[in-house]
Parts: sequence; structure tokens; C-alpha cells
Amino acid sequence: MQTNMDFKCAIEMIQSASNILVTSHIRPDGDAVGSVIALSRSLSAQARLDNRNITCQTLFLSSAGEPYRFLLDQQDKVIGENFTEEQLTAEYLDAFDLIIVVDTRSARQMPAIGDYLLQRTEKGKPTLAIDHHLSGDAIGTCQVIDTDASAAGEVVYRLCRAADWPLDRKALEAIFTAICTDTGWFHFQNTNATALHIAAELVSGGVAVDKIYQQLFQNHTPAKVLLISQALQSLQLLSNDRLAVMSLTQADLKKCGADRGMIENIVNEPMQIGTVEASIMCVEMEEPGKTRFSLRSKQYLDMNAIANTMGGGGHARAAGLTIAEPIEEAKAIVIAKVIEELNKP
Ligand SMILES: [Mn+2]
Repeated sequence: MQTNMDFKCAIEMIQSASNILVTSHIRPDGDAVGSVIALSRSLSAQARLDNRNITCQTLFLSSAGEPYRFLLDQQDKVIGENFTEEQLTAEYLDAFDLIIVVDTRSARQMPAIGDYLLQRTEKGKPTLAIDHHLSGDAIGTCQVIDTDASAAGEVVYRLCRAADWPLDRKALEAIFTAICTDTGWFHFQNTNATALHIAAELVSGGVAVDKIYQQLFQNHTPAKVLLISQALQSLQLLSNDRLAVMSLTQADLKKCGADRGMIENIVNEPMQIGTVEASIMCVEMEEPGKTRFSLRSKQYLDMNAIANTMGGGGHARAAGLTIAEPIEEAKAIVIAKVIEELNKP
């Protein structure tokens, strides 16, 4: 396990910056949104306390999933909504004396800015990566990484506590969202004592658990539930019912009136089947000839290792990858790879 939990470099870097940008990976999930929002709110609040003229902006590389939008404010920049990729020039990014990246340090997960961040790091321009993934690139002149952390939000919380920066109610809700989504509402293998201790502190701080649960899991549109049904209709069980495979095409999305943000988490549905160890969700992307995969495992299959062999990555129990092949061809490649691993003694 890779652990670099020396917060000193991160705190010093943040304290000497006056124009900060906080960002995360494309298709931001609950951890990405929660971590960005909590950290930027905390830094802005501390700046107000210190009476320092500091700007701390956020940037999301694509739209946040519907369940997490309650955390966003108007001033949060989202590419494709209130900000364009054309505005995202090197000059724009260079104007920030610190860029903080949370929940990733992998260039390919930040298509619009990944190469810039690699070059920025090489030049030694202040760049901070706060992450909990097993793999990544050399992004960050300072990296704070804890691969044992349940969520990047957990690392952000511990950093803010270590530095004694304020966390208001919304920041606490953002951290709770980060941890509870990355742990599957505290039931995945990454649910550790620290995650539960922090959750207890967040509840003591005023987070209403029922409100967050409703917001995240009981606030779907009919389209989302139709999409779950559509995905389940495509369910195939392979390898003695140990592998579940589902697919969604652009036509399926259209038929359900759904968008791709609604696909998140559907991959977990087949885990209800006792024999299922691994679940694959194949999604035909809008760009022709590209297929996106989510991989999940229940007990032992190393999905991060499997995804790594095909240019993806993530965690042992949850990983993702994209293959530049049409859905049927790409699906055959991924299924073969997973079955090969499942059949290893
Ligand atoms: Mn995460």
C-alpha cells in the first residue's frame, strides 16, 4: 500500500497560494464532487477568517451526476454547462498559483487538462494531488495519497482537520457524500473503521443521514428506474453464474429518456445474486466506435489489475476502462479477460 499522509507539504502549499483552482476527474462521481466542494468551501472559509484576499475556484471537467448536483453552487464551473473547453487554455490554468486535483492523479482521467498538469508538475509549478487510487501518473509537485482511505473525501477531511480549517454544514454534507458513495453506503470492502469514525463525526456536526440518503438514492427520475430495468433485461450470466454482464446502447438510453450520468451504480445490481463474483457494465459511448466499461467484484477478483491490462484502472473491487472498439467487439475482449482471471486457481 502506498501511503503518503504527510500533510505538511499540502498545508504549506495551500497557505502560500492566493489564486487556487480545485478540480477532479471527468464524469465526477460522489467522491469527486464531494471532495472538490468540501475542500474549496473550507479553503474559502479559512481565507475569510484570515481576512486574506484569496480566490478558490472549482472546475468540473464534465457534468456531475444528477444525485450530486445539490452540492453545487452557481459559481462552480462545469465544462459544457457554464464553461467551455475553449476557455480552458494554458494561460487560464497558468493564472492559478495552485491547482489541486482530488480523487485522481491520472492524466487520462482528466482529458482536458491532463497533459497540462503533467507539464505543470515537471516545471515545478505548485500542483497538489489528493488521491486514494492504486495507480496514477506523476501529477502533483506534492502528492497526498492514501490507498487505504475509503474515499478521497476522507483524505480531504483529515487534511482540513489537521490544518484546522473550517468545515460548514454543506462541506460536511459533501464529505459524507464522498465517503458514503465510494463505500456503497458503507457496505463495500473499503468501509473501514476510519470511514465510520469520520461518518460519526459528520453526523455529530449536523449531517442528516436520512436527508443525504434520500438525496442520493431515492431521488431518481422515472427514466433512471426504466434504465435499470433496461440494463437488467440485457443481463447475461456467464462462467457458472459467477460473471454478470449487462449492456446499454445509445438507443437504450434514448428509449428510456435517460442520459449517461444515470448509468452509474447500475453495475452493482447483479451483485444481489449469490453466485456472482464479478459484474461488467458495457456502455456504448456517444463518440462512435468507443465503449466504456465499469467493472465490479464482490470478494477477490482484482478489477484494478484487470483494467490496467486494458488501459484503465481504479480500485481492486471497482474499476473502469474505455476501449476504442464498437460495443460487441469491445465486450468480447473484456469478457474474455475477466473469465481468464476468474478461472485462475
Ligand atoms: Mn474516490
